[in-house]
Amino acid sequence: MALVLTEVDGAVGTIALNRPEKANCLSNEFLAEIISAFDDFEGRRLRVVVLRAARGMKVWSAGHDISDLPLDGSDPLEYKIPLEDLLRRVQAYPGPVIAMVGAGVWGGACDLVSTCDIVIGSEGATFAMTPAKLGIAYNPSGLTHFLGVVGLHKAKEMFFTAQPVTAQDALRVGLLNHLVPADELEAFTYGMAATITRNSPVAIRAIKEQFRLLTRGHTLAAETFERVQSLRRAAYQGEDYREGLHAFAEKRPPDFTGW
Ligand code: YXS
Repeated sequence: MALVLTEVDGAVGTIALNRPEKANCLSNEFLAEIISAFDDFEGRRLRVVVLRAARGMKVWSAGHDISDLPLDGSDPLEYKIPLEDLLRRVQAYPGPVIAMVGAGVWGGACDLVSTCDIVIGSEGATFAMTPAKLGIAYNPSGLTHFLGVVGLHKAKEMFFTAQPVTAQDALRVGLLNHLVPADELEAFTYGMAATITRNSPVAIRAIKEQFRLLTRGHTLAAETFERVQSLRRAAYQGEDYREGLHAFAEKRPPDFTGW
């Protein structure tokens, strides 16, 4: 069964995540197929991309496939992992990427949705940032995404609690552009996509890239970068991270002992 389902209607392309048996969690193979879909759509000059879960999915995406996370002491969220490649691919796509969300979004998938240009949800949409559940200290580019979308206090609450944010709360803090009834979600999303296709793709491409450049976060002094890397390395090479992954695999709550 194809992990990624694609549809094209005029200048609008749709990428649907289709891994129901694993709650749409994003394996490296799955991520590579999503990136390929973006490459294909860019080659076809599709002006808007809608990113969604396949119809009938109980979960939009359960985030990164935990079984693909390394336990060899390497950084689980380094620059060149497929998830980070996909986040950059979304930002580099020359037209708007609209996330259409009607169910739960977890971990790296929540970063993916927050990286999209516009997010439209229905009541079932929830958003959880879960690295702390696994002992992962996340990474500066991911934290920058959230600071730019929801602000510092909400971003801290999301990362510290790892609890889902409701659709209403997501709308209030700016993670959702629109919250619409489930039976109107598709019509609303594709109506906005159609509106965008009637505007200049050259202007939109330039505006999107300027937004990316203007919101890339701060330049880091060498000492700051080294401290960031030291903090993150202590986490992903520490016992909490191992405990987090083993607890998930054994379907039990983690017992973190680090400090
Ligand atoms: O036991 P089987 O083989 O049926 O498989 C189950 C789950 O183990 C599997 N599954 C996953 N496998 C790998 N990685 C995942 N992230 C993952 N999530 C789920 O899919 C099968 C169905 O899951 P199940 O039975 O739990 O479904 P459910 O409907 O009862 O619950 C759906 C969820 C999403 C509430 C639940 O699956 C869940 O809490 N999943 C983990 C969500 C999460 O913590 N994701 C973060 C992944 S790590 C990540 O994204 C970044 C690295 S970070 O953490 O830094 O953000």
